Amino acid sequence: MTPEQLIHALEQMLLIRAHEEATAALQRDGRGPGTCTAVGQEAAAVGVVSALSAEDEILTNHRSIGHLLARGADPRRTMAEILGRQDGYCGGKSGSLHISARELGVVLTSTIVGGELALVTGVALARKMARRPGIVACFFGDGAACQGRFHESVNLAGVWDLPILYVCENNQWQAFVHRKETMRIDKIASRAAAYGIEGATVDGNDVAAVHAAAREARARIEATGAPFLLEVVTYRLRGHFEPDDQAYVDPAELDTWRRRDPIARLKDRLLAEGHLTAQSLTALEASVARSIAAAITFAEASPVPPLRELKTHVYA
Ligand SMILES: Cc1ncc(C[n+]2csc(CCOP(=O)(O)OP(=O)(O)O)c2C)c(N)n1
Repeated sequence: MTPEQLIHALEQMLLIRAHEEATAALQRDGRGPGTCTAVGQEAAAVGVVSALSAEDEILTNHRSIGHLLARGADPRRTMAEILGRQDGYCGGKSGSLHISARELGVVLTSTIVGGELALVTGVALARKMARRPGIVACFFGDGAACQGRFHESVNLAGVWDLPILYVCENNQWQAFVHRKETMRIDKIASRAAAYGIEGATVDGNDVAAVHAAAREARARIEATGAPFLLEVVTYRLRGHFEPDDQAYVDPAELDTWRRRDPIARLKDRLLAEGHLTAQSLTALEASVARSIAAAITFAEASPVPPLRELKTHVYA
């Protein structure tokens, strides 16, 4: 990534972090619902999404705000959606857990763990049959990678040569269960070999490394036509959802990963290389804080959906 791209990545990561922390604070104040945040995973979202093309599509899971904002979502509309307001991306009816934004190519957020893995094969098959260019990125967690539908999805995509970038955000936690309790392997990407496809593991707290790995993976999908399994190793710094006191988390492990915070790392790098000054960083942080404050004001002023909306956009 060029210095300009890195500064843009930092801005997006700061925006995602501020958005997540704002929704956690709104929940504490009784002004918003509980959300599943992805604090600590910002480099994974920004690194991968910045490597996609405009025609690519995204399917994601319950920690989707980073993916949406990295794709250019308007924070006022994501905030409104989380608060259940009419101006949200889904008219206030999805909340944080089911957001889709077709105009951004974000097909769906699945709250059924691994639901996106089951659906991405169909989305990619439709693309392939219609000969539409581009790929589909599918974000899921290490917990989802232990489910049966992971096997079915990756196996079928491999057999049918579907253009899917499987992105496993290995954040070490599966709700309140540590990853080490549910798998014997260290590298989830090693499972790619079992399906006859390519895979790679990358440091998910280094946005430039994630971006490079995702670009390479996307290029491999275009060159071979086959899917690719990219494992992005990171850490969920907040609880599973809000509120969660993380009493079950080993404080030493949490501390180790706090010291690998992807935002602090990127700031340090940009300052050390002279691409940012302390002053320009402060200005960037202030501008992000203003965007989030404006998003909250906008969302809280937006009306809740009218009663007649209850039966629209549902199947039955
Ligand atoms: C099929 C299903 N089982 C259980 C749950 C409850 N649940 C929600 S998130 C979660 C943990 C998922 O872990 P992982 O896939 O690693 O994603 P992460 O939460 O770490 O981002 C669980 C068990 C669910 N939503 N869906």
